[in-house]
Amino acid sequence: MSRLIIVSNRVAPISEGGPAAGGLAVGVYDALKETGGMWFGWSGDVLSSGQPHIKVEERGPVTFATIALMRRDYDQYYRGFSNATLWPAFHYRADLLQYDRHDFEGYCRVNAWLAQQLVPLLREDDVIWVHDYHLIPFAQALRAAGVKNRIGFFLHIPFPASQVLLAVPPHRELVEALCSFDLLGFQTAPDLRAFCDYIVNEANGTVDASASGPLTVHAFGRTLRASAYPIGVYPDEIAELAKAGERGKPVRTMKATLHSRKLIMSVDRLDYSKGLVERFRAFERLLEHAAAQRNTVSFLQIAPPTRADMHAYQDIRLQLEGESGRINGRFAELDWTPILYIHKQYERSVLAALFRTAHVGYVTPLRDGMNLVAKEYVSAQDPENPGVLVLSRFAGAAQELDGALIVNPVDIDGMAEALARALEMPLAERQARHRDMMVQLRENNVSVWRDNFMRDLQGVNSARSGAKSTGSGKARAASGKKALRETLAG
Ligand code: ADQ
Repeated sequence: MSRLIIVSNRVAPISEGGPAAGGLAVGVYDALKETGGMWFGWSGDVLSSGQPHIKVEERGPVTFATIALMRRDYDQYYRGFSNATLWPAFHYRADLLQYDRHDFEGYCRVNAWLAQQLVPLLREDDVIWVHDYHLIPFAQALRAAGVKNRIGFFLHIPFPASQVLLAVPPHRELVEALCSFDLLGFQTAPDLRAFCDYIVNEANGTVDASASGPLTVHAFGRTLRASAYPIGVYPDEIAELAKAGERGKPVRTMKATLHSRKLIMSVDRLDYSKGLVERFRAFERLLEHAAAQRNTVSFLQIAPPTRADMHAYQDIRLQLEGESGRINGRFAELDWTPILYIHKQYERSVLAALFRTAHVGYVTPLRDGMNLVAKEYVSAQDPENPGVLVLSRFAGAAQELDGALIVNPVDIDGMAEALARALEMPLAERQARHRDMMVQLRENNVSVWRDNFMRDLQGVNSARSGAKSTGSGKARAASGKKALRETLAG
């Protein structure tokens, strides 16, 4: 069996079950343990002087190879182009997008440098799976170094509509770089369609849906495959964790604080894409319009700060602290604080147990590739007495979880109505919705996600076969438009 090489910006510090072990880390680490292989990426350390060196650690069949970044590389590659340009643009926040040509150069330079660090560690039949927007040029850099292995890429965040992507000045270079991979994976069909739309209408490429399996894309002189692979969770393991934690201290403390009030709960990284301000305001609207709800419901928002050295993240934090203070000041009583806003990371088991306690899972990002919290919340429920998921239509998870109450996260009144409906929903309806969603979550758990991607990556013709596109550009564009129309219709 080929070795699997995982490349991601950060290599998860694997303490299985610990706070960092989300769906991606667990799913990927499982795959590595099965096939044997290596996880390569940034260690999270930033050096002001000296020279970074690869640190290699073996844990059973898995090798962890990590390396620090120099301060300038961190600023340009990570804070700059990845998180001040790509992250806002790919989350449809062109208003927050900042672009600096030097940062883009730094982004490409760091990708090339990381690729050079990896090359000596590679074997001929390794299969390489690269993750996320920090590493779009990674395959191009490996190809330039002569690597001919199969290389796949999975994008964890949305792929934006062409008109939004065009706002990123080097959009063409980015999509051309993506076309150096052999297989591209997106979270949802709309993301895949957005990518195909760019290929056909902006890059004069073609998309062929005639073969079974992933679409075949011809662009920039290369042929590659692309498909949607929605990431999942392990629903039954989460359910067990949640059940086991039911009588634990965190849940007992929470219940004592609630005094038999109902609980609405959200968990997010503190990020402007997560729609937190709108969410707080919709909870306020619920209290405003449904006076009977006051003092009968509390809202717990857990949101540990991330990327705290960036202005946009400092701004959202200040804004939310202002909103929660204002809303609590307006409605709180001596024995009731409407919003509990907590900045801490929690163990997965604690989160799962708290999810089970919550009557409503309130997951309303403005844009989200998937949103695993939505899937974790559903998984953690007691099937006999489940809570209700209120979910943004702009989370990738909304493509699958149609047992949720689907909301538009900018429609404050609509979200307040959905909250009221969720709090009042009869038991039989809650059970039926939960049952349907659990079927979906089990069918598409994180092993299915990983196995489908790996099967398709093993199946592609790698760069070894020197796959090139054929036919005239014009003819290809015409047939590509037709195939794309069919894909869109499907
Ligand atoms: P994120 O933007 O980080 O991930 P999400 O999918 O919700 O968003 O994953 C967050 C993970 O971190 C979840 O497993 C959650 O339980 C955990 N987590 C969040 N807050 C926590 C806290 N306070 N304590 C402990 N754990 C916490 C990106 C994309 C998503 C995509 C994932 C996976 O932005 O759209 O779903 O990758 O592909």
